Amino acid sequence: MTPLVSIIMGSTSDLPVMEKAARFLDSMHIPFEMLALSAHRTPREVEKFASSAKDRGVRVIIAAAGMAAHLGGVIASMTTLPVIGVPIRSSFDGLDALLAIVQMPPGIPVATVGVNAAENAAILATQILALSDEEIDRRLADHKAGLTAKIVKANEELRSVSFPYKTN
Ligand code: RP5
Repeated sequence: MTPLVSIIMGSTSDLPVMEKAARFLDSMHIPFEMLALSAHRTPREVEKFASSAKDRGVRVIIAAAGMAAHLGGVIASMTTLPVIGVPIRSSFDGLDALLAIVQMPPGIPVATVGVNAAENAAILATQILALSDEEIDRRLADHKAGLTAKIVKANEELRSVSFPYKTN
């Protein structure tokens, strides 16, 4: 299978968070690859990856990193593929990584999700792929319907919670 999504992480210590992205892509039947690459520790490998990803068939890149998180931005500087950044909570509650990823200079955007929000990154990647793939779009629609059903059920459960002044 040719991977359509690359999940890149700065370190395998990011894996427990990024597994959520992998699980979501699996559930959507989307082939993906997972690689550890670091803007600071393996800059040459990052360049090789970023400059060849599109030719290998990759369509969206998810880049996760913590601390001074330059991985997504550096990759985005070397490819026209959309890059989704996931700030990892490793210091300062992830605020350092969030700002490093989201505050890109004009011209090199990285679509940034919340701190540790690996599943949202995978959903966004899936939405990008769904623009040109009806089957993926149908699976996404099913997923969204499931989210709605969850809230409907939550409201049913809340109906049985009683307080003297609760009116519904
Ligand atoms: C970043 O530094 C990684 O993405 C990770 O979140 C953080 C710590 O990395 P390790 O020291 O655990 O390899 O590059």
